[in-house]
Amino acid sequence: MTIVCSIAQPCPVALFISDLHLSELQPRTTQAFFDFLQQRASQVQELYILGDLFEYWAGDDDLANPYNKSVVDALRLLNDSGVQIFWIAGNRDFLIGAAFAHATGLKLLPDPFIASIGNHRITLTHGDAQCTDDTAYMAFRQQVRQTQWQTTFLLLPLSQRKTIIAGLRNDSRQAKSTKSYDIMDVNAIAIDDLFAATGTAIMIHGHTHRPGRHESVDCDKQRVRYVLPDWDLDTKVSRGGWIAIDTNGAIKRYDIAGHEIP
Ligand code: LP5
Ligand code: MN
Repeated sequence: MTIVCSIAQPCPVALFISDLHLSELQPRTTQAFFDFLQQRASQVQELYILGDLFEYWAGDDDLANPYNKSVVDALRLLNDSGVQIFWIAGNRDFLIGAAFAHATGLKLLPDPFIASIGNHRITLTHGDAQCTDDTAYMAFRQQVRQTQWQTTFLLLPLSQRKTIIAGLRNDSRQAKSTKSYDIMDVNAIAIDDLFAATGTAIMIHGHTHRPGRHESVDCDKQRVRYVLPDWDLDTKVSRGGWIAIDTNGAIKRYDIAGHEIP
């Protein structure tokens, strides 16, 4: 499918996605991702993946796994066609490292990262670090993001790491069932602080699975925060989507069918 651009519908130049949680248990979501790469991302200059592309990532020594290889190959094909791919880690796939970057050709970015696209300076982040009301998660995050902790974990056999991660996923599901909806959203002060620290007026993040566009004003400066949706085409209510910036600098949200969200 070739996207036809016009004055009324300018071409997209950059696309943003996050929270696909890809795994072989999600065949339809995986196919939707491959279709997105082939039909949408192939038409732009830059693709930004803002975390949790994978359900989990146990370490780059899992690159040979046939499912992981199919995702890597699809990203490599896109990269080889001339599309630059940028990556910010999520709370599920922060163990992605240099070997994955090398295999796919994508560029690992720090979180947060300020992207310059057209006339925009945009803060990009996964969004989990701003969920500061979720103190149990913050403590967990602080621990597992330590280099020493990760080095020790990565020395364990791959199968043992996967067993530990399965346990953590269960713990996480259980913990979330006891937390309030509000606690698991980003904290307004953490967002204000990030806007102030980066000096930007636009932010894009994922993680919360609460797609939206939020405007705020600080000392006469208008700020806009875009939240990406998660993807799931393997359950009854299919969902997903992306954000695009076009040649005019317009920032638009799209659902999984490619319809613009007003
Ligand atoms: O991921 P999701 O959407 O279910 O929930 C997140 C937070 N949970 C997590 C945990 C991950 O899901 C587990 C998988 C990680 C795989 C990566 C490899 C890691 C291996 C270690 C590498 C060094 O991120 C969840 C938030 C939710 O988002 C909303 O923001 O609430 O937070 C939690 O559930 C954390 C719990 O509240 C507290 C932790 C319980 C586990 C305790 C085990 C202690 C192990 C010590 C490890 C150092
Ligand atoms: Mn996340």
